[in-house]
Amino acid sequence: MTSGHAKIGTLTSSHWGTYRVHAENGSITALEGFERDEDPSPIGQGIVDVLDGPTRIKKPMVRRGWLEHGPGNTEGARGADEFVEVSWSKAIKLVAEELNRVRDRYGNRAIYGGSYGWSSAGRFHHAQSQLKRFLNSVGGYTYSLNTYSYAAAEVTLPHVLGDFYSMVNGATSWDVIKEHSSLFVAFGGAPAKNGQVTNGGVGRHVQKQGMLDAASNGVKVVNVSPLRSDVLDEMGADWIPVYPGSDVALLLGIAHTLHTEKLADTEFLSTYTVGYERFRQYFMGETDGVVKDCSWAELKTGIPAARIRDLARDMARQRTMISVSWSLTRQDNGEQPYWAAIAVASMLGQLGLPGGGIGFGYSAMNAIGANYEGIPGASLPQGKNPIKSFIPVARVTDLLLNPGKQFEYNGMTGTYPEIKLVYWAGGNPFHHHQDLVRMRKAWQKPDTVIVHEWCWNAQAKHADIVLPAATFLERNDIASSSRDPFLVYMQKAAEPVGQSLTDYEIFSALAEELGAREAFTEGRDEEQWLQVIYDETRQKAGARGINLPTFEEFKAKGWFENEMPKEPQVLMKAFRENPEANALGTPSGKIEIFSETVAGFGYEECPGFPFWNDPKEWLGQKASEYPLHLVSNQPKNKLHSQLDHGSHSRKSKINGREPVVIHPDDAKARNIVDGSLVRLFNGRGACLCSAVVSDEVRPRVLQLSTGAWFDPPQLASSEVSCRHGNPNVLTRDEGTSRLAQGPSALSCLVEIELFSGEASDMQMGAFSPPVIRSEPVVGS
Ligand SMILES: Nc1nc2c(c(=O)[nH]1)N[C@H]1C(S)=C(S)[C@@H](COP(=O)(O)OP(=O)(O)OC[C@H]3O[C@@H](n4cnc5c(=O)[nH]c(N)nc54)[C@H](O)[C@@H]3O)O[C@H]1N2
Ligand SMILES: Nc1nc2c(c(=O)[nH]1)N[C@H]1C(S)=C(S)[C@@H](COP(=O)(O)OP(=O)(O)OC[C@H]3O[C@@H](n4cnc5c(=O)[nH]c(N)nc54)[C@H](O)[C@@H]3O)O[C@H]1N2
Ligand SMILES: [Mo]
Repeated sequence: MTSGHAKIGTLTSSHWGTYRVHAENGSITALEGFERDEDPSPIGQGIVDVLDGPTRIKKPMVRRGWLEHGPGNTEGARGADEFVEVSWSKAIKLVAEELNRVRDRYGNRAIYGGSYGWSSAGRFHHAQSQLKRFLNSVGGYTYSLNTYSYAAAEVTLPHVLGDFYSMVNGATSWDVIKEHSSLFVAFGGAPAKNGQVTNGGVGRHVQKQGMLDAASNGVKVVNVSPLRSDVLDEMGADWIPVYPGSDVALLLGIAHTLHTEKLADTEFLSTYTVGYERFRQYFMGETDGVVKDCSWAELKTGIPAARIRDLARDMARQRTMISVSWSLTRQDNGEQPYWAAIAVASMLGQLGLPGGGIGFGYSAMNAIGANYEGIPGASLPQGKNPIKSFIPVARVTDLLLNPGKQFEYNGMTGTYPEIKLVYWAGGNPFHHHQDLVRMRKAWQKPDTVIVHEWCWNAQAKHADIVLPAATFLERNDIASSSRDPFLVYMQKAAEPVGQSLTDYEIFSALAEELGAREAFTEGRDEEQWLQVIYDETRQKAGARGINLPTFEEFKAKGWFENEMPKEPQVLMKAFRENPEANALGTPSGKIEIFSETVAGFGYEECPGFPFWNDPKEWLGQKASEYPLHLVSNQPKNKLHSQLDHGSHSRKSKINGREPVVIHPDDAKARNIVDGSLVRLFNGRGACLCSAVVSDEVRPRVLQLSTGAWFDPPQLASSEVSCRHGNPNVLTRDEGTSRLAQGPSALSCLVEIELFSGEASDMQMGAFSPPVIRSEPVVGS
């Protein structure tokens, strides 16, 4: 695989794969797939042309208004102002003084360090851990709980199955499915595009081949999704094009059929579950007078009753694996789909059998469905946070807007503190958060926003102080993930561009200024920390019978691959074999189809068993000004917003803007053709996109991937909030329910039209840096 290159490149790893890095005269020229990876991802190459250039942040930067007037009172200038280059010593001094001012006057809880985001692979230079360790060494911060990926499930599954992470990571592997399953019913599909990544690094991509092998061995696939392309064409799936957000109704129709046709496994239900009777009374209409049969489900899902009934019968008569994609959790009442799917899987009685039962998000990452034994890798210790105030992560705008207000979460009541300083490293809320127009306003409220970034994305542009971070190619690190069998030594391939420093170097300098250097660094440099992290990993691995080489040997070879597990993974096998000895972590030790605990919280939208609420926005509603459902899913050509400015992602744009996929019927009704410049809008915002007309989406659904860099017009406009196509100017910023308060981006109605304004007024600025001035020589 190295032909064409004189030398074998140094090794590196990323969330999207492991690569050999080729450099000439100190500049990186190519990233080539790792020789052990048969299916490397093209995402990696996207970084080569943007490591240097106008989008790279090369020096510390301070927003001009902040530099001139000090903290506070932005008057909307955050995100619109010019920047001034300053020296590192000045930048460090400014940040340290501001941290001191806020700590002294308001206390550490006025610092928001929840800083969500993926940053880069590598255990030591993990930006989130670096930031948290630093803030803990200077008194702590208001933190965040859960993720944007699947918050609703992180909170719900512990109540229902006793744990979340072991259930997700423990998915029955494709090699078992291939041998034992007859039917694979995929809610939200099994999108191969997502199998390119795993958080913490991918050694070898196995997801796509695993799926293809299963299909060619005769496993029948049903794709329950608004998008046909959510399952590989080669798998020949049957497509059930549900209304987005209606899976719970479909599952209730299935449950009703299984029960009334006596297809439910009553022995399994009584041995392994509690609370089935409460659920049965509900779907039979005994509690609310509404029978949730297939005719009822037809109205809610847009799928004919007979099709739902056939599916239920098919599932009951053969070995069936149910997959529920993570996207199902990121919607209004996102707590319910997993619960409903677990209840149906329990009725089928195949949980714990090879090829039967349930899996949470096949192909959401390379790991989910792979057969592997993760290595228990050590990470950078974050220290202790003495501050007890927190938010559910997706409530960040509420936090900034509503100090003192109470919120409910998983049976608790919390209060939003008043935030004066926001510190972010390794995440991009102008990518990940919903209702960006609202967030952008809230973002003006804190006195100061500090960001570490390497490129001029919207996150950097909306900060007061931007500290330029080195990338993963410009430092040494160790990549490891509990979801991957590889450990990779990430060897520095080039010097950091400009004056950029690693996050560790930046925080070390700040800690020094604040008198906390020893607490933060423990006297160690990068090399010494890597040694410590490696030694701990080696010890932990050893305790599990995995023999890692010495650090020197590991560095010399560059990688280590763990052996395959002795027995292929079958989810809940031990529980099925012996439910007493291997009881689940729920109060009853069994699967809780009804949870007393959740019922005890008294949330009527979430009464303690799988429950249908009409979503706030969905195609089943009577009438709406905005008749189309927007599916904002993960992008194929990048990870979130990362490398959107790079060559690989830019190839997928049309006339520079993000493509939106629209069904031919909906396009025709609006005179939209392939390549049309279109405007998507609703009551929250509007964005421009380029149209792609295709029947790969069901009618009345638009698909617009996440990740296009947020690009507000220079002059505020009510017509267009983003010129580039970031769907989060349209999405809802409301919690899934009081149980998890997760993000609900996927419950979103919009309208689309040909853009009637002047395209020349809407030229993109997403990939242009802000106006930058050199530091004034005298004063500032
Ligand atoms: N509408 C809608 N919105 C969504 C989703 C959706 O499905 N629909 N999905 C959600 C999900 S699942 C997620 S996980 C989130 C993802 O949201 P994020 O994780 O915030 O997205 P990323 O673009 O990966 O942001 C990582 C940032 O870290 C920076 N970075 C990389 N390496 C380093 C480093 O070493 N140091 C520093 N300081 N910075 C670094 C990158 O440049 C980038 O800006 O988005 C969520 N948002
Ligand atoms: N290439 C690439 N891979 C990634 C990522 C990335 O940014 N790029 N992000 C990673 C991250 S952080 C995460 S959390 C995972 C996310 O993994 P997922 O949540 O599985 O990813 P999505 O692509 O958002 O959603 C999968 C599909 O669900 C369908 N869907 C949406 N709403 C509904 C619904 O209500 N019902 C049904 N039945 N289907 C629906 C959509 O058609 C969509 O294509 O992906 C990971 N993998
Ligand atoms: Mo995610």
